[in-house]
This record gives sequence, C-alpha cells and structure tokens, in this order.
Amino acid sequence: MNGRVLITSALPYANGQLHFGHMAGAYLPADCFARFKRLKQNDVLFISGSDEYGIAITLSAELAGRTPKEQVDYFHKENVDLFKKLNISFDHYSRTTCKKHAPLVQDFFLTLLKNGYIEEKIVEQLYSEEEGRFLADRYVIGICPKCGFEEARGDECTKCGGNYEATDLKFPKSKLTKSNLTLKKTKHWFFKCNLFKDKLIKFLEKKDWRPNVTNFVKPYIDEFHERCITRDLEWGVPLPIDGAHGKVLYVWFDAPIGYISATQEWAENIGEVDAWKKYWLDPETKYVQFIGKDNIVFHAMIFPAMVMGQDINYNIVDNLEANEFLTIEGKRFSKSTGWNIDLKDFLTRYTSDTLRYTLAANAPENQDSEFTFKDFQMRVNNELVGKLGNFIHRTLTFIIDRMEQKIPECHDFSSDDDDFLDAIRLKLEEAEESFENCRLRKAALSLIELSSAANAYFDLKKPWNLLKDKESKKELETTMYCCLTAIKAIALIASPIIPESADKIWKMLGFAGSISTQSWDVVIGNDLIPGKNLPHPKILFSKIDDEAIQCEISKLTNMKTPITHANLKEIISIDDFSKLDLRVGRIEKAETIQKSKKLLKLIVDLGFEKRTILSGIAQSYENPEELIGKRVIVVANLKKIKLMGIESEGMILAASFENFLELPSIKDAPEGTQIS
Ligand code: B3M
Ligand code: ZN
Repeated sequence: MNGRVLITSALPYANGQLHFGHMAGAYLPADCFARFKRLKQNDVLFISGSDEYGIAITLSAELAGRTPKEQVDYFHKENVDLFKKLNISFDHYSRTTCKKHAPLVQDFFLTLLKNGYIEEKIVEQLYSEEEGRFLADRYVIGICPKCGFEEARGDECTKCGGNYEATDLKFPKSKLTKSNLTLKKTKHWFFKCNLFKDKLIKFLEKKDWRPNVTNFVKPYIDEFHERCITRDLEWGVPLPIDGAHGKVLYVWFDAPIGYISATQEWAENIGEVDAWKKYWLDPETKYVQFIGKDNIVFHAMIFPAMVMGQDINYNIVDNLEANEFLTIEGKRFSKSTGWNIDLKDFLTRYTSDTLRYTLAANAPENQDSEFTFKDFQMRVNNELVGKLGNFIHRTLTFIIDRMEQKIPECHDFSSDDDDFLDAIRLKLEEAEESFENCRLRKAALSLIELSSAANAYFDLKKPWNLLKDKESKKELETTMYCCLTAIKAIALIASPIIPESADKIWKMLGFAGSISTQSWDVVIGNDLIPGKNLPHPKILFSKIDDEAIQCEISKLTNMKTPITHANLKEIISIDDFSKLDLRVGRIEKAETIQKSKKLLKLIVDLGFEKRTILSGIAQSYENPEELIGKRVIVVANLKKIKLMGIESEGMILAASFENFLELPSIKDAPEGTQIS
C-alpha cells in the first residue's frame, strides 16, 4: 500500500440545502482526489460531517419554527441523501452532535487553558430583558451607524454593506421579538492565538499552497489578534469550567475539531478504536483539506494554532485546497433572493455524472467560475455524448457487429498506431498529474482530449474500409485493439470524475465489478486479452434538448423569492383574532385617484351595504377595471380613516410580494359572508 492520506471536506452547516457552489468548492474536488488516491493504492480516509452548533443553526431553527435539534436532524439527513446522490465517497460522514465530539472539544479547550493560551475578559454585550438573554450579533437589528438603514443586521448592513459591531447599531432591537436591548457586562473567554504568530509564519512559509490561499492569509497574519471563543447560547458545546453557565464554545472553535471526532467515530464503527491515530498522530500521514475560500482563515491559521497549543501532536494540514466561488448564470447563489437551482430537484432530471463532469470542467480553482445551463448542455451534448460516448459506442458496436464480438488480436503497430498509443499514454500521464495536484479542470480536459484524439484515429483508420479487404485483416484487428486500449484509458481517467459511467465502461470492456477497486498502474500496465467476449454496449449519456434548457433557464429567472424568514408577529389569542370582522365583498367600481400613485378608490358591495374603500394597490393594477366583479376579503369593522380627502370605510386584504399586491379572491360564498 502506498502512503497514507487523510482527506477532509469542510463540514457544511445543517441548516439549509447544499447547493452547486458547495459541491464545486469543497465536496466534488475532494471526492475526485479521494477516488484517485484510492486508485493509486494509497491508504485513504475521507472524512466530513454536518456542522450542527452555533448561531447559524439556532437562528435558522427559530425562524423555521423548529428546535435546533429538529433543524439539524432534518438537514443532516438532507445532506447525507444529497451526498449519496452525487456519489461523494466519504469513508465517514459524521455530525458535530455525535457523542465523541463535545468531550474532545472540551479537552482541546482545557488543554489550551492549562497551557496559558486562554484568557477571561469582561465585555459589554447587548442584552434583552424581555428574553432574559444576551443576543449574538445575528439576533440583533437596528439602525445602521453608517447609512441610517433601519433594518440593518447586527453584523453588517445589507443596504450599504458596512461592517461594524452589533453594539454600534443605533436603537438595537431583538430580531425575533423586536424588544429593546441594553448593554450589559458579561464574561467571555478569548483564545490568544496571536501567541502562535511566529510559529504560524514558519509553518505557512514552508507551504507551497495556491496563490489564492497564500495571498488571502498574509494580511490576517499581520493583524493576528486574540479571538473570543465563547457565546451566550444554549446550543453548543458547554464550557467545561465552573462559573460559565449559559456559555458555549464558539462554533468555529468546535467545528474543525469535528474532523478528529468524526475520525474517532469512524474508528469505533469499524471496531478498531485506535485506528484514527494512524491518520491524526502519524506524521507520515499526508493531510489534505478541501474548503471554500470563505473558510481559509480558520483552516490556515486559527485551527492550526489551536492544534499547536495541544499536548498531543495532532497532524496539521499539509495541503489546503481552497476553492473560489461558483456563480450561476452570472450571479452569486442567494437564498434570500431565490437565485438558486434546487440540487435535489435538478438530480431528478439529470444524472449525477453529467453534473459532476460539468462542475469539474468548470472547477473554480483559481478564480470564481460560472455554471450556466447553456454550458451544461454543451458539455453533455458535445463532450460527453458527442466525443466520449460516441467513440466508445462506435468502437464497441463495430466489434460486436463486424468482428464476432471479441477483443481482437494485436499485431505489429504502424506509425499511426504508435502515435495514437503515445497520445493515450500522454493523456494518462497528464490526468495523473492533474488529479495528484487537485486540478480538476485539467483532468476533465484530458478526458475529453483523449476522446477527441480517439475519434480522430478512428476516422483516420476508417475500419469500415479495412473490413472490405481481406489483406487488411491484421491492420483492422490492431486498429480496433488500439481503440479498446483507449477505452480502457478513458474508463480510468473518468473514474474519479464520473464514477457511475466509468463503471459502465469498465463492464462494457468485459470486466466484472467496479473500476474504483482497481489499481491505476495495474489497469494501465495490463493489456487487454484477445479473444475475450464483449457485452453489448449501453447508452452512457443522453442529449439534452434546447427546450429542456430553456425551461431550466426560465424556471431560474422566474423564481419567486422564497420567504425563508418567518418574522412572525407577536402571538395573539383566539379572542384577539375574533375581534376582526372579515367579510366577502364584491368590487363594484374601481377608479384611480388624482394625485395619488398608490391609491385606488373602490366601491365594494358587502351585500348588506356598499362601502367606499381606498386601497394602496394602484401600482399592481394598472387597469383598475380588471378588478370589477372580483370578490375579495374585506376588514369590515376597521375604524374609518380619511385619505386624500376621501373617507375609507374598511380595508381589503392583499398578499404583498416583490412590489406586487395580489388580492385573494373568493369563488362561491356570497357578498357579506363572514370569514373566520
Ligand atoms: N460550517 C462554514 C461553511 O459551511 C462551516 C465550515 C466548518 S469547517 C470546520 O461555510
Ligand atoms: Zn448601512
């Protein structure tokens, strides 16, 4: 067995569905690397798990009306399902709520404390009397200190992009209850990571990492300062010391330790409790981490510093593969604007291999890259179907139909054959180097270039002509033998990127089992055996038509912004609700009001009387006549109010979204019917 390799992918938060960007950044590249290293007979352990603590979880849970535990249980399962669908070959996928995790995190903390790397401090934080708790920045809203925006978040302003502390907000309020907040003193624990500055500089100097990572880290090293590692929260790893009631460790303190606890859990599951030590304690093990670029500081500096402060010499990252972002049709993914392709839904229409190939070919390695549906279609139709699939299909059907379905003999090579075999060797070498250096774009390119070269060779040799002439029998056999050798090479290069298809190709060459269990070098070194029967070829990929792609594009661009934050108002009793008198009303007349852009004057028939109601829906209904006859919901016992000199005698209900007001309408119930 070759050297030992520990591979980890960033632990995704269990608070929402994974998207294309996650896959392209931290999971697909890691999976291809793990699959390649297994083929190279390395002792590989590929680990990840769900990140389940912290404010990102509690906030999303509260907004979704779930407990944090319910939230992480739900999304952990979603994560697991999606990774399975995409054939991400983790050896173990754990979660930070697993029982091994908290004790190990606490041990990390206590060791740092004992060794003098932790300091207690009293700081002032925003406190809600009403909720009886300190609120972390993400729970706070207020007036932006920079631009005056009234709904600014506690950590940044979504309007002007300003960054500040939550305590800088004017009139800070609780995001959830809108209660007013005051400053109150509280104790927190700080990690003096700056004490590791020199050690870290030396550690980083020895690394030959991608420029995007090294350049990113530099400014942070200069300003390395101690970091608060505790939070006032109930959901997290509790501080294992007296006098710290209600405090948990900051999620970025606990999460990276999850790589180790997950490995310990894996070891326990396989019944060899100490097996994790080979990966974490043996300095001969190579440790490669895959992350998105927003996680660089924690993986390149803070976690290494945490490890440097331990008494046990855990391995520290050797290669940090941080990928850039993937945009979609030119824009960043965004949950809040709905600019997102639902990955799970996408995989009901397209195979995981077509997506894996497209993401690999566009991997955001040195700069942000883009996923577009047109490109996806081009990759599938021109490259996977047109080049790779076409070559395999034409070769195999030729042998099956014209050459008794058997692997032919191989005779003397012509110079064309030699050139082709050299080209195959070269592409295999290129691909090997690309995989070794986690260069997925290049590896995907080698795969397609090999397919193109193979098609060109097939066209050059014209086996259908050779078939006509008995004299050419040997040449024909050698030609087709070379083509099959190319297919074997294609299966091998394909295996890390498109594993399902690679297995199909492997079977089409008459082999049993999965190519992923083979050795890269042995597959290359072993020649195909003439005389062996070949099975009938199967379709590898299908073309995607223009209509389907158009449909995907319009689905994305017409996507309505999903409401992801419940922002519920204060809870009311049924008695409060029953004070409202809601009635069915039919709009009898609708006209614009001079000098008002927003208001329409409606005459609404409630059956027992007619009302004049002013409604702010003018901008949503440019032709007020279209409202006539619509039966709407009227708040019939609302106090009258005078607007623009006209008395309004009620209100009609409307759903407001994306600057549009939509009127719910009643079909059968007559005017005046009470709605409750
Ligand atoms: N969960 C952040 C993220 O999903 C975080 C990574 C943890 S890796 C230890 O981007
Ligand atoms: Zn602002």
